[in-house]
Amino acid sequence: MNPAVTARAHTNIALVKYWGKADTDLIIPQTSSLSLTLDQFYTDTTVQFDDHLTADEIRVNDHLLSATAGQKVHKFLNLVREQTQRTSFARVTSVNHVPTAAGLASSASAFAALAGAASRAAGLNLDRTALSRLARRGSGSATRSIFGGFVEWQAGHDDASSFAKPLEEDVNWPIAMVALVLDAHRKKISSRQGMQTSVTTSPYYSAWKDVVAHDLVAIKPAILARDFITTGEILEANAMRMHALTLSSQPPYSYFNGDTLAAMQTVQQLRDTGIACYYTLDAGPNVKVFCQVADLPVITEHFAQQFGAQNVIVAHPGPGIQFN
Ligand code: 2P0
Repeated sequence: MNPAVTARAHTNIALVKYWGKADTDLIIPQTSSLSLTLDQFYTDTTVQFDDHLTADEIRVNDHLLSATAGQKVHKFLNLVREQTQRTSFARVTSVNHVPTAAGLASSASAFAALAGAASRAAGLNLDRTALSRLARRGSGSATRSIFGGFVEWQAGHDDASSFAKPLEEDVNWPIAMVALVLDAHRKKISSRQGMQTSVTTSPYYSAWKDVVAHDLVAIKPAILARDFITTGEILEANAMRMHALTLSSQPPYSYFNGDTLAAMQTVQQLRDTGIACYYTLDAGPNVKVFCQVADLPVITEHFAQQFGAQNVIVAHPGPGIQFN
């Protein structure tokens, strides 16, 4: 009997964003990126290969996926089967621990956990660099979720050279990321589709590559020096410049809604009153606010009044992949 293996991986929020692929099949990005792994949002995935199965059996949050819905996972398992000359199908059980109203990215934690559980269940004992490369084949942001704390995904130029490595795994810095759940619905334009449209149609795409190169050079020493303001200024500007690619694509699109703009305004107002905090957001309307732990009571109170306490979730730096 093949063993069942369980892995837990946490999601991450990019401070310097990944937005565009150089190779859409291998998921090689156009640029490097840098993220913070978060403790509050994670996926637990168990994988077992079973010779008696006639197809992969994939359950997410207790729901059996159809062949179509499970296609990405099935394709990912094929990669693992290729690496091990294994032919049997697998039973996959995945639970996303993303607080109540979802709306927060789970592909990063999902494919990182799947990479860990599937590779070990197939008998591979990959180191974390190899796991990061494997997770990348499922979803770009999953490349970074193998590691905890501040993580850089080095773009590389092929399958062997494109993987993440930690800048600082155990983050001994009292910072937090406040996630505001402003809309829990699935986004209309997937990241995969959106970033490809930006690469091929935004006239600002080459400028974006320069922005990322500059921001990565600037943010790493700021993080290591615990320079909160410089770190915050870079991550906020980087997020807005990424979103400028959506507005400047053809056809143009945006992930913002009215509440997104209202939350950004609140962050600005808080700063005007002397509370340092900065916003970032991904391919959806939900704003995340980077702040210092000492300011959490004031900041969370403000947002709880504006959007409801149940829509304000405080996250801290989280760990890398774990096995049971
Ligand atoms: C990031 N995002 O760096 C960026 C910023 C969203 C905005 O990575 O096509 O789900 O699977 O590689 O990783 C979301 O895109 O896209 C993402 P694929 P992914 O976190």
